[in-house]
Amino acid sequence: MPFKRPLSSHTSDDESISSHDGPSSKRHILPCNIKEEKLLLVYILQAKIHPETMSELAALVENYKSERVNKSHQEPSVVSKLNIELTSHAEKADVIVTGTNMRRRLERHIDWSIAKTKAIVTPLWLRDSVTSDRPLPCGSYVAIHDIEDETSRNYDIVQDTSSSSPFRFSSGPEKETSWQTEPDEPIDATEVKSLSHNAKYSCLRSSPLVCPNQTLVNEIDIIRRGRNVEGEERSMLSYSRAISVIKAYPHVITERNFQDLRELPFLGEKLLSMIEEFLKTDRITDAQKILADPRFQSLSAFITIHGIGPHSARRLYDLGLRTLEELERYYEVRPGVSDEETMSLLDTEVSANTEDAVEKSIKIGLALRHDLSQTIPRDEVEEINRTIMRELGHVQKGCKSVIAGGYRRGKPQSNDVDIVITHADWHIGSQKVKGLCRKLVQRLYEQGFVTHVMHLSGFHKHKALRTHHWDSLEKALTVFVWPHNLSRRRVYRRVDLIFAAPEVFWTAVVGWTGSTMFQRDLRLWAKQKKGMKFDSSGISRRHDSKLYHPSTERDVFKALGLVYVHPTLRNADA
Ligand code: 8DG
Ligand code: CA
Ligand code: CA
Repeated sequence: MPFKRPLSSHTSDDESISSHDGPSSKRHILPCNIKEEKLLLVYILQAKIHPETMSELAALVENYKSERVNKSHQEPSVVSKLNIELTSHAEKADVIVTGTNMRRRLERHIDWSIAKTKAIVTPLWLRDSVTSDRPLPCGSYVAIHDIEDETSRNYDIVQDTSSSSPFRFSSGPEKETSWQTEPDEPIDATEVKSLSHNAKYSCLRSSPLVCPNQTLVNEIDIIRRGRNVEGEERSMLSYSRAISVIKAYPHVITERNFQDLRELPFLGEKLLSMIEEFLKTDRITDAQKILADPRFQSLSAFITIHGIGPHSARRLYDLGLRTLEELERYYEVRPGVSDEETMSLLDTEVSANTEDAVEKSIKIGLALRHDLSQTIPRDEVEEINRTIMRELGHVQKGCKSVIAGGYRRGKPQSNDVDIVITHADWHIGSQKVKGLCRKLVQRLYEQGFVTHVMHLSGFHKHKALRTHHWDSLEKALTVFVWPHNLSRRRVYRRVDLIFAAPEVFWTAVVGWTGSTMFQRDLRLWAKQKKGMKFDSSGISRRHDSKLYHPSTERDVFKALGLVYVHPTLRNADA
């Protein structure tokens, strides 16, 4: 009997959000012997903030105000330094809180001439200021980088601070947390035109996030997933290739243009007949059979848990396990609670991909699965990046990051956050970055942002001859959570942190931007057509191991003899 003794079930200890319907104009009165801190008027721009977050922020301020008054009556000597009030007029505000970091978007709601006279910050500024009981310097919370200096200056004016004040935060040398996030360029139409939908490699094609034949792609993807869970890799790859070709096909497939598909690569007779069936019935029988198969359902559920691949999933199935609840009992895991100790991974010298580490990561993934299976909206992905880079600023100044993964390919919701980080100084960056991954994770842990490390690996040099599938950069696969805060529900998120020296930063960004098929084809293209080797840790020439050090993402494509493909057109997976 494979099952371990069942544990009594516990429910998750989420805090619930108390919602509030927008700002109130009610003023709270402090005892008259207390010197009132300067009032900061805060305007929250609703347009780019999720309604739930909006209510949460408004409630945060209102609750804080009443608590502040209560506290000041009980203990007049310890009244907080934060005196905030919401306003419903942007022009009257000292601070504007917004979920966007793009000037263009902000300008749709607030006149630019007004924006330039305000301190424009992210929602995190509000949360952190409330948590810290004081108006925090806005430097690392600047929302719109075009007016970073104005934001800092305006904030200083409102705070009426001298240069020695702890609130001062300018872009001068005293700036604590200098970091940037590289923005993406707009799509270049001429480049897109030179890509070709019937090319053999997906890195020569333009693959949008959602294609004109997306429902067909989704149906074929069921078969691909079926092959994946059964470990039929060759067959799975054929379906992945077929999917990637259809993703780039720019026309809606109909019975009239069906014959044109014969000119596309990787669509053999079997695939064509499946497409034909789909055109007639909106379904593919093989896909529907797989979908209805209980074994497929169990294996698919199992592989959603970090650390369980198709092989382990089949092993667990063979033990008689069928559902995630049964897996929970087998691993003796309580839902919503994970007390696995994984920070010791930071102390081990060698990468800890031991059986023990994998088992731990399965237990964490399983216990937190209700949170980890929730997708992450783009504004939260950005907020996580800003928070992490702000924390990194305390460990090492002058770093920069790119949010890679599906986010960069334009996905509105991501399953996890992938952040590639380097030091901005080309000459000394490589030394500065060494060992930084551990230090950052340690700091994030101490600050309460990271609860677990699922995997941590150190740096190895890019080897021209190594045939490994993945890269050898410093990376940490972590579980991130916003620190305890009564007004915000704690949701565990998966965050991957990847550190690269400046010389290989852009290859790392390309690798981690994906999609998986796009990356696979980059490697194949490099090898088959260019006698080169590409992976996230570098580009090299095979015959003499010459290394390339691209200084931009375009240079990566150029080094490989390719036209630049915009990140949002690299969606070669389903
Ligand atoms: P999502 O499911 O997170 O929303 O989509 P995604 O961002 O495309 O998926 P991902 O699983 O986070 O993978 C992001 C990209 O990173 C993907 O193209 C594959 C690549 N990738 C890994 N693991 C590794 C690794 O260890 N090394 C390298 N170089 N790339 C990796 O997933
Ligand atoms: Ca991702
Ligand atoms: Ca990831």
